Amino acid sequence: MTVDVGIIMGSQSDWPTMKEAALVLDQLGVSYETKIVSAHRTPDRLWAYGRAAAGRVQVIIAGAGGAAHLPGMMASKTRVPVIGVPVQTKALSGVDSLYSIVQMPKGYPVATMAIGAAGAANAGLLAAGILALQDAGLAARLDAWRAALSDSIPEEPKDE
Ligand code: RP5
Repeated sequence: MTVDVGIIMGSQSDWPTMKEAALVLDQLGVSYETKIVSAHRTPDRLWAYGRAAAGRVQVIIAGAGGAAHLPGMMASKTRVPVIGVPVQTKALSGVDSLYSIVQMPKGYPVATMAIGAAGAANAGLLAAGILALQDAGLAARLDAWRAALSDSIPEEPKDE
């Protein structure tokens, strides 16, 4: 099956975070799939996904927590752009995830987002922005999404 975006994550426990990327893609009408692909628990699945990715998905969003090797290993296996989402952990608040994802060696980039839900939502938006380079309809929907967010911000604060 061919889809625009592959959303992959290391564990079922990452889904509440990674769902934020899926929600954004739903709002923008971007097709995607969601898969659990663990660098440590299912390495063969990771390899198979990376081997087949080019031509099947255009962008990969990969989220993982702790020793978060999934985004980097996926970037090693495919030239498809990988956007990494550091999932917030209980032990170290996701700083471990961030450091595991962000410091890639030259040659195998991962576009690393912020820790947690905001990072996952931004991963969806970044994927949409990449796809919009070749899709005028999506570009218009993304512009409208951004304008609506701007319009929702009040000019003055008020007591809650
Ligand atoms: C990582 O370990 C996953 O990405 C997840 O964030 C973390 C914990 O996984 P579980 O023990 O909750 O399955 O591989």
